[in-house]
Order: sequence, then structure tokens, then C-alpha cells
Amino acid sequence: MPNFVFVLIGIAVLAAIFFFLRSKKPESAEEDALDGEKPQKLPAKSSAPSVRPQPEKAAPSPKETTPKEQTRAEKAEKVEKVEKAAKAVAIEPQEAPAKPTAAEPKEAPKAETKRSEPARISTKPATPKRPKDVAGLRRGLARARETEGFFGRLKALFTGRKEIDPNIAEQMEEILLSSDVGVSTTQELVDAVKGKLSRGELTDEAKVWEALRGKATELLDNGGGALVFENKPTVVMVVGVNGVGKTTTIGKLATRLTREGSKVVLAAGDTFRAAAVNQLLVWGKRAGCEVVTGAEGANAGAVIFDAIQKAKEIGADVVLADTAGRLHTKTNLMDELKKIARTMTKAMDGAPHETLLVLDSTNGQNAIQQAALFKEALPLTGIVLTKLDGTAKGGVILGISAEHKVPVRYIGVGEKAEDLRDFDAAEFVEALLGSASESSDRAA
Ligand SMILES: Nc1nc2c(ncn2[C@@H]2O[C@H](COP(=O)(O)OP(=O)(O)OP(=O)(O)O)[C@@H](O)[C@H]2O)c(=O)[nH]1
Ligand SMILES: [Mg+2]
Repeated sequence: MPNFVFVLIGIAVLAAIFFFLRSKKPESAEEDALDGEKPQKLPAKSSAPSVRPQPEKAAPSPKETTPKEQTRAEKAEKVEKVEKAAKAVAIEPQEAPAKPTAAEPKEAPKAETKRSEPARISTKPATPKRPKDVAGLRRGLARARETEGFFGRLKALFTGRKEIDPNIAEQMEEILLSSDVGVSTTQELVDAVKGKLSRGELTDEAKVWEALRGKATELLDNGGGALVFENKPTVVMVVGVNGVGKTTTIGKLATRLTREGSKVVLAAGDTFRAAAVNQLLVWGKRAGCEVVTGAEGANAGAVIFDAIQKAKEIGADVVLADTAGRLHTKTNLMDELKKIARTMTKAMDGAPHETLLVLDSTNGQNAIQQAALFKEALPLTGIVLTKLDGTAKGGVILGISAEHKVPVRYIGVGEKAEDLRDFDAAEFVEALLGSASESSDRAA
């Protein structure tokens, strides 16, 4: 019996040892799973490589960090953040003074303006108003002032007599008509003088002369003068039939604007002749401005589109776009120009901001007809009358201003850059017909 009891005790002790050992195993397994450096003893355990700790060691999961470690990590993160912020503050002041350095003193404020004002409205005209230069203009209008010219023949009518020739109005009419003033404008001028004569307001020839001059100034004074470049860039489309002086006018204007400090881009929109492109390149080189060209026969609209993009890119003030005066294709010139204008609008809202029609004053009445055709097709904002130095019939300017009511912006009195003059009605009339104080100078 006592033997049986010993056996029972022995079994109980063995069972106790067994359960004790069983209860210890899971703990060590858990430890093994968390500690990757411990070699895996049991193949069953090593069959779970996902819990292999190497990567976890490199980037421990929050689960594994103790509260102490977490606080340390948070602190380190905070310190890092503060250091980063401090660095940023240190960099900014270094970059800020770098902006207004000598390299780009002009560009920086321009970029600011661009962001706040999509279309810059300038308060100053790009071409400052020039002082009157009647003498200079008179030299340019020399031919019209010759004995056989417009002024010369009118002058001969007024001999400074006290008594007025009763036929003076009719004689004036004949001279005006033969000087390209045009029928309706001549009528307007003559009627103004006749009206005053019939009311007895004109007591001598000097007064008649003065009345004629006054009416001429009134007809010419319809808001003309140099363009004011309100947009950045202001896109100017230059149109006109072939040979009138479009390219030359663009070259002259570019020279002047560049000299005055404006950034100009020329667009070689006359792609039908290689010579036209070269002509513009020569002017561009002389003026010192960028010229955007395309291959011969390229789409004119595309070339001008590129020029506008270029102007925007480099912050130019003005784009002067040349166009062809005659097409070698069957396309209608007016349709082609309208198409080009539409492409320009795609490149920049509101473009072309100005459409200048160039007319050759030696074309006389033809120039007046051309103005009518172009005005019908395009929203003209100004006229440039060229070659006034080459005609004895300066009267065409009166006909164009009065009949079409399109302001004359510039006049050309020669081939050189300085021969493009801002049009001023009073100055022009004074140069051609003399001033009020010069009544006795009509023979000047
Ligand atoms: N005397 C004088 N000649 C001028 C004036 N303006 C232009 N010209 C001349 O007129 C000629 C024709 O000028 P362009 O500028 O080539 O004319 P365009 O309208 O561009 O001609 P296309 O390209 O053929 O359509 C050139 O010989 C110019 O020098 C001017 O005001 N006075
Ligand atoms: Mg040309």
C-alpha cells in the first residue's frame, strides 16, 4: 500500500513538472517572435517569416516602442521640425535680397504687375509727345509747297488784297479737287468758306485764308496722333496694299520705340516674299529688336501668333506685325487679313489692339478708295500716310480724315527712321498752310 502511495506521489510530481514546463513554453515563443536576432530554434516557428524582425528593427512599429521611447521619438521629431523651420527662415532672407540684384532689376517688378494686372493700362504714351517742329515738317512737305503744289497754288489765290475776289470760292474748289482732297471734303471746305462769306464774316483775303485753315484743322483733328500702348504687349497689325510702305513704317516705328526704351518684337507676317522677311530683319537689326520669322510661304497667322507668344515670354511692350499687301495665292486679301486677326486674338485676348492702315499719299484718290475697302473689312484704329514728301498733292490727307473719320496716327515724309512723324492736325495745317499769325506769310 505504501508503495502505491509513493507511485501516486511520483505521478503527481511528474504531472506538476509537466504542467510547469507547458506553462513556460508560450512565453518563450512570444519572446522569440519579437526578437529577431535570436536564432529560430524550431522549424515550426521559422515558418512564419513575416514576423522576421530585421525590417521591424530598422523601422520599429509603434506597437513595439515603449512609452519612453515614444516620448523620445516625439521629442526628436519636434526638434527636427524646429530645426527645419529655422533653416527655412534662414534661407528666405538670403533669397529675398537676391531678387533686386543688378541682374534683374527691371524684371522683378514687371512679374509682380503681370500677376496682379493681366492687361497693363499704362498712363504714359509709349511715344512722348514731341515738341512742335513746323519747320522740319515743312521741309518734308516741300513738294506740296512748291508753286505748282497744293499750297503753292492756293497761296497764289491770296495775294494779300483787301478786296475779295468774288470767284475765290470756285477757284479754291478747283485747286482742292485737283490736289486729291476728294469731292465731298472739298465741298465741305468750300461751303464753310462760302457760308462765312455770305454772312459777311470775311472782310479780307487774310480772313478767307484763315477760315480755310480753320476748317481744314477741324477736319483733320479727329483724335489722331501717336499710338498709346495700353496693353503689355500692345499688338499692332499693319495692313495696306503692296508697296505703300508698311514694312518701312514698322521699321521706323520700331527704331523710335526701341530708342525710347520700349521692348519691341517684330512679326514677319508677309511670308509670301523672302525679300519682305529680309527687309524686316534689316530693320530689326538696325533697331535692335527681336524679329520673329517663319519659312517662306508659312502661315502668316502662325508666325504672328509665335511673335505674340515670344513678346509675352520676354515681357515686350509692343508687337508690330507686318502683313502682305498682295497674295500670290487665290485667297482674297481681306479674308486672309481677317483670318490673321482672329489668330492674333487666340494668342492674346483683345489682339490686335491696333490695326493701322498704311496709305501712300502719291496714290491720290486711290488711297481714299483703299481706306474704304479696308475699313469695311477690319476695325481700323489708325492711318499712316506715307510718302508725303513725294507728292505735290498733300490734299489726300484731308479727304481720308474727313471721309473715313479714321484718325491719322503717323505721316511719312522720307525713307529714314526719323522721317516718320506723329501726326498733329494743327502742326500739319501750320506747316502746309501757315499759321494764323502768318497771314502775310502765306507767300512763305
Ligand atoms: N519717300 C518716301 N519713301 C517711302 C516712305 N515710306 C516708304 N517709302 C518707300 O516705299 C517703298 C516701299 O516700302 P515698303 O515698306 O517696302 O512697302 P510695303 O507696303 O511693305 O510693300 P510690300 O511689302 O510689297 O507690300 C520703299 O522703297 C520705301 O523706302 C516715305 O514716307 N517717303
Ligand atoms: Mg512689306
